[in-house]
Amino acid sequence: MIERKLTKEQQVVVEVANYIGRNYIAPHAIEWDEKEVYDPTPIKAMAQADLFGLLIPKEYGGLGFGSTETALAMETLSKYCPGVATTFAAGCLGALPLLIGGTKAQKEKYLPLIAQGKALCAFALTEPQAGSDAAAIKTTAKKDGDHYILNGIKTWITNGGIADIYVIIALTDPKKGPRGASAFIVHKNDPGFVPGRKEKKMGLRSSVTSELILMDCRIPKDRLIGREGMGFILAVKALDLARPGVAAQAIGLAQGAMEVSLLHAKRRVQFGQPVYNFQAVSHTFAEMAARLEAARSLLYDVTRMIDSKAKNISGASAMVKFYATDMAMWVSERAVQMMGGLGYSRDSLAQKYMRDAKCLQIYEGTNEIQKNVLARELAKIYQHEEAA
Ligand code: COS
Repeated sequence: MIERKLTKEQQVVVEVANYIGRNYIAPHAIEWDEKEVYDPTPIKAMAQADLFGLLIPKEYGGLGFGSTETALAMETLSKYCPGVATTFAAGCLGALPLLIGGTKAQKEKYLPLIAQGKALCAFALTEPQAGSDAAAIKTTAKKDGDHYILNGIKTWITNGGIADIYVIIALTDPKKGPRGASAFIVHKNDPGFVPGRKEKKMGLRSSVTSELILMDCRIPKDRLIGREGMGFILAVKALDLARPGVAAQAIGLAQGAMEVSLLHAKRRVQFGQPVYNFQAVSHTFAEMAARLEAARSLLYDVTRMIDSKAKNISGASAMVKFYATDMAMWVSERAVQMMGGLGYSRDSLAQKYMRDAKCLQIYEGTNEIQKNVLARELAKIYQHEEAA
């Protein structure tokens, strides 16, 4: 509705994601959700279409695009199924610590595989006692000659058990708290590494979320990303870059929810006319469209800021994450209401969007944490203004 100019390449990204969505996702979205199954078919299609290469620099076999193109792909895929898009998004998040802090040798080894979709990634920070309080992690990594030995449990890990490469945040110096955390690459077949219990989720049910168990998991020392002590910073920097992707998912989700319920409202006849003719209904759609486009404009301002290498993106990234995901929760709940009983039926996409939206307000940092991050940035800015 709001016209936004896309480059030729960006148009291709959207067309490809729409093609995959229409042909590989839409026909199965309800079934995968109902049966709670992960089907790799659309992920393979994304790999073939080079979508996993969007963020990877050309020198490592990727397309060398940025945050904007990645968000366009996530937004478009999410319209068809936010769960499938989550598998893709978590794969991108898992690649970020390597992109930000990996050594040349690590980048040469892993990034081409990631770009070709031959190695799906996962990012493992959360633990049973460390969710919002990410600095409270307990997983340890002890140096042992040319190896590190990892011990601990990670929870709520998207792509847990289906990913090939895991970025694990663990304490190399537990006394130092977050400054003693380091990031490691663990392969799915490493000894002492096993996926644990699969979470039974309310939404995003076509994506896998599981525990990861590390029991004396021995890995070569060159799997340390960057230096010891950099793990927490790498994790928060990766999250800063990834959170606009959650906003993109929210926007695609809200677009899908609005479309499905609006088409219904125009078809559904009550009291002798389409229910869309009643202002209580049509005004709801006007409100949905306005909130959706406002969030979309904010998102692509933030991704442009990231692509132009802005120094501090934490506040902007947190802002768009909570704004867009709260919008998606509101839009998808209204979409169910606009469809009445048909929206509430598990045969309808509307209720699925609503259940999926709830998770977006929680994962990659709850919206309450996002407000902490933004409020902290605001306090810094206004302290500076006062001083001036
Ligand atoms: N970029 C760079 N550095 C950052 C940073 C960022 N975005 N956020 C924090 N840091 C630095 C701080 O500057 C501080 O460094 P020093 O020790 O040198 O002072 C260090 O990291 C610790 O930061 P802080 O004291 O703010 O840590 P908190 O324990 O308060 O945690 C965060 C703050 C933002 C990490 C936490 O609130 C958070 O994001 N929680 C959610 C975690 C999450 O998203 N989990 C989902 C996992 S993936 S699904």
